[in-house]
Amino acid sequence: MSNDRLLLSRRALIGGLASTGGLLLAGCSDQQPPTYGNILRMGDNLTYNLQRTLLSPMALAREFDRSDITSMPATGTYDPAREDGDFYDRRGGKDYAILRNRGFDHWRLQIDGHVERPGSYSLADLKRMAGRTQITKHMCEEGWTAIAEWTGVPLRTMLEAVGIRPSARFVEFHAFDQIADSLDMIDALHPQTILAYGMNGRDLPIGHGAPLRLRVERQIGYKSVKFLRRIFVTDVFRDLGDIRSGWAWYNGI
Ligand SMILES: Nc1nc2c(c(=O)[nH]1)N[C@H]1C(S)=C(S)[C@@H](COP(=O)(O)O)O[C@H]1N2
Ligand SMILES: [Mo]
Repeated sequence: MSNDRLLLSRRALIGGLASTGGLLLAGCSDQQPPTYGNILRMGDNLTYNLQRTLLSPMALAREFDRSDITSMPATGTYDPAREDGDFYDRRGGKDYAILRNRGFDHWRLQIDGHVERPGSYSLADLKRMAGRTQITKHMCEEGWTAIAEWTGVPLRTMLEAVGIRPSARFVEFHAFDQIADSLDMIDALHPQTILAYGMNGRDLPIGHGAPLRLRVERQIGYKSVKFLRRIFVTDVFRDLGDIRSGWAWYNGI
């Protein structure tokens, strides 16, 4: 690399770090996940602030070799169309059944909120974008782990395509069941945070979130929302369920 290019890339790096630092400080001041007056919940904010301060924002989770891949159970919702599922959503379940019966040809991922170019993307659109494949360890809050290979579009690439506005603070993920969750911009822009359409070299199976799921490799299993239908970029924190139901919004591993 010539000196000029080195200087340029170092500047770009410093610019990148400075803006991440801004996000970091913003995260520490007014935008904290709510504690609902529960003293134990204060631990969530402690963990969040500590991890955000101590860990490099872009540090990668460990990646494995193909030979490390294990079997993986499909847990939580394994088919959003099933009325007896724990997180069954009537409207989402019906929509999902129709889309699945047509091989997800008519499925679209909607992206809107604080973005310049809201839009919707087909699976073919996503597969045309520059992708990433990673072999990572999934850790479920119930105590089991599994290693699998995931292929998809980095969320960062997607957010660059739609152009996030400076007001953007959180990215929400909405599914065909009742599950929804959100990430701050540090995890949203992390290189291993991907919208996965492939698992172990094949299309994502229904049980694991077809046609598209989130992979968040530095947080616990429930943050990797399956069966995505909509991504919504916001300027405010909303509790979409995990805190209300007793789980931490930020659960770093
Ligand atoms: N939409 C949706 N996403 C979800 C869940 C769910 O029930 N519904 N379960 C979560 C939990 S607790 C885990 S451990 C993983 C499980 O992913 P898997 O079914 O591919 O093993 O998905 C997460 N994402
Ligand atoms: Mo889980």
